[in-house]
Amino acid sequence: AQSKDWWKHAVVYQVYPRSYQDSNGDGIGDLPGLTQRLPYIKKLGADVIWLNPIYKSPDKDNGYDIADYKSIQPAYGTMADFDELLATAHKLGLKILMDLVVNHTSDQNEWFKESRKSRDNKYSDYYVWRDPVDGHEPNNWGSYFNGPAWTYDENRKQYYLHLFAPGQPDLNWENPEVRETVFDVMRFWLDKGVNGFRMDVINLISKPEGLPDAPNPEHAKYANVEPFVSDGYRLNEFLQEMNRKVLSKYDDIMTVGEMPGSTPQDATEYTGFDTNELNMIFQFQHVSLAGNPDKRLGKWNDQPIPLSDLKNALSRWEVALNGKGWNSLYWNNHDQPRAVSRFATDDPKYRVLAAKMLGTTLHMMQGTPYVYEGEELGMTNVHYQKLSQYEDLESINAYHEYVDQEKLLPGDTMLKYLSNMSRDNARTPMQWDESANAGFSTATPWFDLNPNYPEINAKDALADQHSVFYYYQKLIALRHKSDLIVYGDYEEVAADDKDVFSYKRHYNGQTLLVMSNFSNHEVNRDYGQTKADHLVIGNYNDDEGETLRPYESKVYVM
Ligand code: TEU
Ligand code: CA
Repeated sequence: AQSKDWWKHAVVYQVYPRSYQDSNGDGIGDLPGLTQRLPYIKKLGADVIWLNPIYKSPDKDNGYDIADYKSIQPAYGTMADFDELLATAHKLGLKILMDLVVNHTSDQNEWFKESRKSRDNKYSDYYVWRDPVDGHEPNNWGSYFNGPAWTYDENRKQYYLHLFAPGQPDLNWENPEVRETVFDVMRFWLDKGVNGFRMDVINLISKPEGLPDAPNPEHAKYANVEPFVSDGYRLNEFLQEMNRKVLSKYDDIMTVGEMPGSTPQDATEYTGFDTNELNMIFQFQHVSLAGNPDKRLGKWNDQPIPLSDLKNALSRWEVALNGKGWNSLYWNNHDQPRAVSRFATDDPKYRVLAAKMLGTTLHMMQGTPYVYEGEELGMTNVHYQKLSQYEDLESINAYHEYVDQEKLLPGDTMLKYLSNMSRDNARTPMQWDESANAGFSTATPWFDLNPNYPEINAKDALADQHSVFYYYQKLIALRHKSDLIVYGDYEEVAADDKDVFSYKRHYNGQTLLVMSNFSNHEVNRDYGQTKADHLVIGNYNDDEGETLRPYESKVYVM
């Protein structure tokens, strides 16, 4: 067995399977393709792979609408392919986390098909059904994907709740049978040897009693439910029951809960060392910043992010959980735009420096780092120009509602917002080499590649000792051998500095000093580092002491 807190020393690599590697020439990434690429992930130094959902699904939300929890999406392969993937990963010393999506299912799930048939069958109360109120939805809740969070069903003459798309009906966690069914699904995968779960929007599963109207200060057509529904009154109870009945029965597993809207205080409960809930959570503060709050429409904006806001968001979580819980550390995932474009620059002059600077800034913090496929190459946003280029329902729905239906802003403005924020930026196929389709597939890919794959791909990175890949490999290797990086506390340095993000970590009498220049101009900063101190890692090939060149990042042990 591993040390009890092995997951504090680990680095997780996130794979979006449909965009990683196609092995059978249908243009869709699949499990045999991923299995072929495991040595690449191992070479990077990651310990764990988080797989986005690979279960049978109608793909209304790219797999986040599950029709059968104990199956594999045929396009990705068979259960035998999964068993091969898992066995190969374990042979290489890699662990696999599955994506547990149990706030909702697909409307094609057998449970929902039964539930909508009548009000008195085994599945009738597996979902959240309510009678119409004055002939319309039972309350004012809006969906994350625009429109109401309720859809009327002719069979039952009732509305059902869906915080996301109508094809994603919310499970009724108040029903103990629903909880037991979820626990059974978890045991199925854990018994196969899966090493844990990423839990999709797990802080939304406990809804407010009586499902009352949500506050709607923006006077939107439907209320934004996240502040009102997230971190509900029974969430700790449900997570403790899950831990008691399932998680605690398995050695060496790891859990991370996706918690949009959670606060650091909430997180000390969810990730506390003695609360027996989860190991860590994905919080959203640093990925919800958008400068001027009234120049945005929900998440949609094209504002630069003030460094002071970014530093405050990250430092707040580092300080709050130190000694009380555990952070995940991420810049990217399948829902977020590419970090180098969003938080720094993808200008070819600085892109590699900036990608390495972001890597340093995040990987030297306290918490478990997550590397999203392609981040280790410094992959960038696509800079979409036309609505027809988008595939993601979140982006397309938002455009039609805000521009066509509610006429809240002109189409060209919304296209700029989409280009900056769309999840599609993260879902273009992995860029393996400069050959046709970037080596991702021999067929036309399910989704267009980022046109810059001839300049940004794994083959070139592996041939260049100064690539982002080898820099990330060094960052990961540093963490694996340093208790200072893993366990050190966190103290921000010069929080009001507009250009430089600096912080210190302290452990057993040693101090780590991390300095990252987020600007494209040279600055000088003396925080007591001297040449005598040991430069642990830096993204320039030499060290000019107090001088920080454009996007320069460096780490000293003092
Ligand atoms: O995401 C939940 C979530 O909060 C995202 O919708 C995010 O807030 C939004 O995209 C803005 O960043 C999870 C999954 O990661 C996402 O892919 C799914 O679409 C969603 O849940 C529903 O399952
Ligand atoms: Ca395929």
